[in-house]
Amino acid sequence: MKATLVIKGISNLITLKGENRPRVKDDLKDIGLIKNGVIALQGEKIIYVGEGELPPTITIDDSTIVVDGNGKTVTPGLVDSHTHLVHGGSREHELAMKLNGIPYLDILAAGGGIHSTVKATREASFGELYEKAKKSLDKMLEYGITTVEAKSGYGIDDFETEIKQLAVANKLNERHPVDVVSTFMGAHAIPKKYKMDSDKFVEIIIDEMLPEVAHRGLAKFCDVFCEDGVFSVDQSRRILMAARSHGLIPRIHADEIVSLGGAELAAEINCITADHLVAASDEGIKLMAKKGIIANLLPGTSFNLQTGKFARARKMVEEGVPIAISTDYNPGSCPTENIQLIMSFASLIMRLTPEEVITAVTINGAAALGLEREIGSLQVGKIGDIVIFDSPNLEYLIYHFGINHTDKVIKRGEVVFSKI
Ligand code: IZC
Ligand code: ZN
Repeated sequence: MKATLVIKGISNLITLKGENRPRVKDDLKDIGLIKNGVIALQGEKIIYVGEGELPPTITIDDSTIVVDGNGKTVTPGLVDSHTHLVHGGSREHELAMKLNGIPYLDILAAGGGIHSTVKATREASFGELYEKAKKSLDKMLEYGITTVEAKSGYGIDDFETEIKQLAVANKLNERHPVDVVSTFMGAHAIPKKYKMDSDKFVEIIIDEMLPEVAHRGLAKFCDVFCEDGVFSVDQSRRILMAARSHGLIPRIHADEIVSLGGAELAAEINCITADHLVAASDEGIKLMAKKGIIANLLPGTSFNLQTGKFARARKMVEEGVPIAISTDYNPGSCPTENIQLIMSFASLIMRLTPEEVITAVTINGAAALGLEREIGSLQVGKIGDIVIFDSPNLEYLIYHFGINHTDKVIKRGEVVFSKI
């Protein structure tokens, strides 16, 4: 079999070898490390992963791209399974409020926060949104992200804007090397118009928006911001059950700020993930473990909100909850595309080991998007999404924080980023 791309002499090849399912407990640490590793691709697929030299069955010729992995750490392409990629404007004006101790939910209740991004997103053209999101996607790729989730949610009751955001995400998915998986999140804030009757807006989402999003095939997932002053547990349940009946997979912003019972709801209705979980209860964590609901942890947001509160990642791991880690890239509570920084936060602040962290952004991130059979580990038959880090080992990548360690990114067997 002829290889089209080979990376050889890899100092640390992290394969994440194992079953195509989210890893839990001690399996989170089992990263399938190969010293002096070699990996071969044919087209977009992985055809060999091993140690030392290629076997004689794998051949190379003048057209094969051969990359030297000496001194490098190689991992599966990183999966960012929670972002608000497509939006207009920015919210640096909230920084002063934040520094004055005004809480995120107070800014939102006063008509700022998400509402200010809704205004900017409504005013932006398709082309403007596309160019802005593309710029972010380019940056994400540089940090090693090869698959990203993108939510709508800045149109809310303006359905056309919701559709516009999803259409931008879908077009980026077609054109950009990074795969973009779309999530409909009309239930992101209560529109000012429905402040006194939020159930009316819930009805509109269920009766008008969800069927149309599903019919047009614009999204794979449906998400709800289940939070005090936003959508209640009961409203979230209604929206997510309706979403499932239309073939959209439910996921939820749960217990980010207030312990409302979002984790419990995620377990009750089998969401694929529950995200944030900073204030998740002991019972909620237990129920998630029992049902195998993935906890999508977003430490960059905790850092940015400056509340000093982070999700109880160690407890979740001990209880057997599968964990993923994502940037939550958004203009309000986590304006960064730098997933490597988020990985350092996950380790240094949430006390996850480097092994647990890399698992959370590869195979478990893939599972958080229902893509664990295609991506997330370096195994024969899987898609060749690979990052080469200019880092002598995994610990160094986490420890030397805040910078970009990426040397090369390979997407579907092609080198799509190379540090100059
Ligand atoms: O724009 O503030 N938490 N939604 C829920 C966000 C953060 C995004 C935003
Ligand atoms: Zn979010």
